[in-house]
Amino acid sequence: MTAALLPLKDYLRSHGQRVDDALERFLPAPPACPTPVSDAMRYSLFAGGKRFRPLLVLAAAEAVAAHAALQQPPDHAISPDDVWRLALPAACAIEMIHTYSLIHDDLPAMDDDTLRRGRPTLHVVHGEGMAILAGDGLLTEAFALLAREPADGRPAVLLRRMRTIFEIATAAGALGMVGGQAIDLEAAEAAEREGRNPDFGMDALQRMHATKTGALIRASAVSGAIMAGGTEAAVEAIAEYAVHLGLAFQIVDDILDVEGATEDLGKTAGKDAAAGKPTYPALVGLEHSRQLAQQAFDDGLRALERVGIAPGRLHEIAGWVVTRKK
Ligand code: GRG
Repeated sequence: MTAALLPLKDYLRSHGQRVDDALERFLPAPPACPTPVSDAMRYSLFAGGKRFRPLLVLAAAEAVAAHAALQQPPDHAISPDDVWRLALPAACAIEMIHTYSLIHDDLPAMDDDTLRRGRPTLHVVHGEGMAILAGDGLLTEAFALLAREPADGRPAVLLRRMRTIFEIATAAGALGMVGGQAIDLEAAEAAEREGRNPDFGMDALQRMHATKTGALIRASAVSGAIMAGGTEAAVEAIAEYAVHLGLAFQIVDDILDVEGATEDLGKTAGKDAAAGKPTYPALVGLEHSRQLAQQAFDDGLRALERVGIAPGRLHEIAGWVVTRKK
């Protein structure tokens, strides 16, 4: 695939476009899908997200395929087209799940936000009921997609699909994102009742983020690695890389909440601080937060080095995560 030679910005644009095209194809549409829920799902899904998680799925799949190619005779190597065919459904499913989580997070019963991805939030435009249904629709459609695509009946591919479904379901559910969101919700309610929760130290903060945002980021990279047929050692190394990447992503998100501008972020800046939420800058200050993000970046790359996965795009993506402005 010539994409390996592209500058990162072009790689992100071309891969992002292919993800968008595939989402168009995979998303249920009228007349089979009722127009109101179809419109609501599309409003949020095509609102201009960064597509970070699907790009991570694809980059991890490419890195693992390149790693495997070094260890196998050339006629056994997986082709770039195969990497796409195998990993694209997981990339799209994860973006659907991520979008559902943002829709539900913005609801009045949770974060009660009115701006997301640079637009009024879904419930503001389509109403709360339809926003709940659009989130539910995206979440369940994601698993329907994972169960049917890639339509490849080979036992090895079926097994990879089952593993991928397990990884993504675990990351999205009560042991992952839902659990993390529950911790966050409790902390916000406690903060409102009695000021900032004094027991919310670094360990609790890390646990909340590892589940709330880290788990789906980890599952993104792991899904790509599994679907591309990575060895156990490669999948484990990719998982370790992604845990560090997820941490860096969250720390930077917290920093941007303090330093970023609402117009750049496409969501309300300064909300966490205003709500007295536990964040990295609140706990350790901005400078130390930046150091922790850099440390996570370095640790992530070391995990890849240990098993000889060429960092390539995964290195660039980690760099993008720690330097991003939105
Ligand atoms: C409702 C079960 C449930 C979970 C919600 C992800 C989440 C849990 C809440 C979002 C709150 C938040 C802003 C967390 C910080 C990290 C994060 C997920 C940022 C948004 O992800 P980006 O920056 O967004 O990848 P885009 O719009 O670019 O896709």
